[in-house]
Amino acid sequence: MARNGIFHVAGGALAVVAGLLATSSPRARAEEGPRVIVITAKRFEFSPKEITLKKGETVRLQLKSEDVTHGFFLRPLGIDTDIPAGQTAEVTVTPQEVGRYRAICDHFCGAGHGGMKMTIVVEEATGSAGGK
Ligand SMILES: [Cu+2]
Repeated sequence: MARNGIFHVAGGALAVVAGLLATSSPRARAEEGPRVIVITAKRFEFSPKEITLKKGETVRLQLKSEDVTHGFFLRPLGIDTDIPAGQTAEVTVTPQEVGRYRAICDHFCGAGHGGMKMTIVVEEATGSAGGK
C-alpha cells in the first residue's frame, strides 16, 4: 500500500516536470514574449466583449476577476480555466483556425451566469495592422 502511494506521487511529479519543460520550449520568442491582452471578468460580463487575434500569433490572456470566481471556457482554442475570485489567471494561446469563437464563463457565478460570454475573433495573419 505504502509503496503504491510513493510510486503514485513520483509519477505525478514527473508529469509536472514534463509539463514545465513543454511550456518553456526553446523556440518560444523569449526575448519579446507574446502580446498580452487583459480581459476583465465580473458578474455578468467580460470586458472587452470582443477581442481580435491573429492566426498563428501566440498571445497571453490575462483574465482578471473583479468579484467572484469565474470560468473561461473556449473549447476550440483549448482554453478551460478558472479565474479565482479577485485574482488573475493567465492562459497562453496560439489560434490555428480563422473564425469567430465564443468564450463562456463555465463557473457558476450567479443569476446572470448563463449570459456571461465574449467573442474571440481570429483573423488571417497579414502584414498590415488591421486590428487593435
Ligand atoms: Cu459565471
